[in-house]
Amino acid sequence: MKLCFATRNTNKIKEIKAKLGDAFEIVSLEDIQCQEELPETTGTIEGNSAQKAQFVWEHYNINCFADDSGLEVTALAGAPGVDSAMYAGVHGDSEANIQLLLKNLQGISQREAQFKTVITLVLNGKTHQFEGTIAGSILEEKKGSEGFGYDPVFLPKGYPQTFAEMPLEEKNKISHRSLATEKLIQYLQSTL
Ligand code: ITT
Repeated sequence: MKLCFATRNTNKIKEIKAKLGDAFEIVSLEDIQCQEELPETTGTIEGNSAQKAQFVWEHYNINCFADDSGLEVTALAGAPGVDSAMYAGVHGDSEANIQLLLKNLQGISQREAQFKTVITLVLNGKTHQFEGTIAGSILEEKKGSEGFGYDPVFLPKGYPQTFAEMPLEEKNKISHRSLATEKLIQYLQSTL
């Protein structure tokens, strides 16, 4: 079965190809000659994930899935959430995003947070969603240099190291993204 993963992130494509095996041919946005920016205007992680997958299905008529992720901090009413990538204003400026997060949490002792990934699959026009979350807390300063985004300040619950102190293989065993991806893979394999 041919399936488009609605992303331009080549690492994400490689990872899913390795996990899915030969029964599925995974193609990227580039492969289907989709040059336009996918819409992400719903204001929620679930909504944006669905919006991207549905856009590709409607405009390119190919079965596809899309993901969207973010960090939700309880004391900040779920922020940065859907705005995680550009919390401080510039898309992907992790250092600025972390500094703003720490500033907004200054003096606040309730530090609970979760990472969330929602994958939306549109298969023959039907929409399915798969969610992965990991609970943890936000430290008062950065620790570790692995990973990306908010990893240096995210301490997963029950673990002694931040996501940025863990080797990538260890993070990948418990991460929100891996959990959602596992659910997607299980579902896809059940359709064979
Ligand atoms: P694409 O290239 O696929 O668009 P992205 O980084 O823009 O990746 P994601 O939806 O995967 O989009 O994640 C949104 C933001 O949430 C990301 O930029 C980070 O700031 C944060 N985030 C998500 N997963 C994370 C993780 O595992 N560790 C740290 N930060 C994460």
